[in-house]
Amino acid sequence: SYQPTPDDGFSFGLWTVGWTGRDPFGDATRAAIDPADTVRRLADLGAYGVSFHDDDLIPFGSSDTERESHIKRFRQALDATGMKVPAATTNLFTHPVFKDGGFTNNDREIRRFALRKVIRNIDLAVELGATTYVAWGGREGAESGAAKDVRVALDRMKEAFDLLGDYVTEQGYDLRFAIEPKPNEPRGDILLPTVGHALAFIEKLERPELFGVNPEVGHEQMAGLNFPHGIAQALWAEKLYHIDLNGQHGIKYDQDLRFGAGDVRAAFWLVDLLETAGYSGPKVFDFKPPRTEDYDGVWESAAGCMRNYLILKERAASFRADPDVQEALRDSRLDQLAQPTLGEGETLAGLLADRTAFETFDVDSAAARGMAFERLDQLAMDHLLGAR
Ligand code: GLT
Ligand code: MN
Ligand code: MN
Ligand code: MN
Repeated sequence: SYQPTPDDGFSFGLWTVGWTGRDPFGDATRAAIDPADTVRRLADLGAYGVSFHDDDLIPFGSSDTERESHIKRFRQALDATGMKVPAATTNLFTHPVFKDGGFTNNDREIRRFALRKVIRNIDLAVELGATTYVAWGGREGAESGAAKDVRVALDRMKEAFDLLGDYVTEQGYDLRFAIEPKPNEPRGDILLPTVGHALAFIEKLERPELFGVNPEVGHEQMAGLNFPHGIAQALWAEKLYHIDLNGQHGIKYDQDLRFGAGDVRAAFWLVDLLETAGYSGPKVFDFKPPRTEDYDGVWESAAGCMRNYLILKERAASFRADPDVQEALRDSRLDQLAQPTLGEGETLAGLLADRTAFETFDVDSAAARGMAFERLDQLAMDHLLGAR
């Protein structure tokens, strides 16, 4: 059946089902819910865990005693349900002080405040058992050219992440960071806009081993990119530390639909990839139940995220197990792709000496060989649509 259990490892951000529906054009359509209730409802639905921003749990500006009581209520709900906190993050985007960002704000005092806010929540995240810390720099960016010196801003971004790497190392925390790319929204252009930009940035950090990526389905699709390809490269780089699952219809505003809505073919290939690659990091649904929904619709939407993942997991497994598919994969020469281009023990000199590789190579007959990808893809469609 498609009933999730904690073994499936599904998590939700508190801010997802907790989104009250406020958008740039309209007010909230739902009342706020208590994070402790969210924990209980998600546990009932079969989730494994929750993640949170500091401000989701502890409203910005709370006193120390208020802070403690919010944490206590949350912890009690976790203990009562067995729900885990695989990951946490910092809100560096809602309060007006962050209107020009946190780590790359032009205002030095605000950058220092941002770092302190992150460090304070890292301590809490570790106390609650998190081993991944997400960093989405939604306000790190610009709307106009001279407003941000991007090369200098990247120096400040590096400085911030290097300090955070020092902090968790000095504290002896078992915590790694997952940088979440997004091309735009809420800023006109956001720094580290895609998985590729983030992967390249990480290699410039002082402790790159502590940093990976947190790609979100819709964010790459907003940039017109192939999400499963981005995930494959992150896996190849051993940098897929976290993933935000949701749905998006192509290049438009960030829709944050429930997982499986939007580009269902990309969702199929994504689940196929995560499952065959043995991805074991947090699988977090980062969606927004549409503001048309009341709370019945919110929980329906949350359950749908998990159900769609499990349906696609079953469809992908049936695709991989089908003997016709295995034959089609061979016809498409996927087995050859897995073979090194040089023979075993062969060197560059061997390739250069091999007259069959060039001088006598029959280019025309090689060019005439079909790749048989259409049959392979139709088999995938058949499995995805339940026709096989
Ligand atoms: C915000 C954003 C998400 C990020 C969250 C983590 S907050 O909702 O749109 O994509 O993952 O900061
Ligand atoms: Mn996200
Ligand atoms: Mn999004
Ligand atoms: Mn989002």
